[in-house]
Amino acid sequence: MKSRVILAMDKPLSYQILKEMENELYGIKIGLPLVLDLGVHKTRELLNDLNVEEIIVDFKLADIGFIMKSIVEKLSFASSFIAHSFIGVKGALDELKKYLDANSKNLYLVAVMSHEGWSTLFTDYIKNVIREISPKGIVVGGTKLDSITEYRKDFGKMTIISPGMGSQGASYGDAVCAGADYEIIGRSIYNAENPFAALRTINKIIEDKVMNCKGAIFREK
Ligand code: O7E
Repeated sequence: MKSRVILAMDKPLSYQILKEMENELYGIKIGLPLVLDLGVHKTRELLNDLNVEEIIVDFKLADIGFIMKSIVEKLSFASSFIAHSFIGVKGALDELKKYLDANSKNLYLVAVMSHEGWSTLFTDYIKNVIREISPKGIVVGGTKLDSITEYRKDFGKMTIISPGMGSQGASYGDAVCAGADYEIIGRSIYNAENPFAALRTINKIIEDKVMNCKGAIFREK
């Protein structure tokens, strides 16, 4: 496995830097701030020939099926899309999932967010939606290690991606040790003086920690 890091690109990085980083990344997640800065055309140009496993669009889609499909259609250069699960199945996520499947694209659903105010009141409902839709993966905040372990137990081999590492206080490697597959990291990389060096250091910290995850649910892929 070349890396367990997904770069959260919420700010433009140069093509040269991205090219330098491509072999040290699992994927790149592009956020609204980036696309609002560059526009769709330039974003596509910047990412088009990068050798990473997934380009994930993170607009946290939360609308009726028709609108979500129209958004996805305009971003066909990406391999994967993130939607909120709270919007429910019929007329929304069922239509989006069908469309993504038909176009060989992946869906990730938000399960647990990383910020303090995220409520667990709807956990059962969210888990039911995830079961019904059966996405490629789910997002569980890396700041909530018990939730990662809980969702790993409940959802077996479903991919878990975890934001909140570094800038939001979670320690690199802890999410993977708790059961996540990949850690989503933004500011600690793109705001670093040398983003490539920062990424390499983070990769090393994660790999070292994973080697010593005693009793963790972590599974080798
Ligand atoms: O804190 P940073 O700079 O490392 O960036 C974190 C990224 O993860 C940023 O793009 C933000 O939108 C995203 N994120 C969270 O921080 N918390 C969440 O609960 C969920 C996400 C997220 O990526 O959701 C979809 C995967």
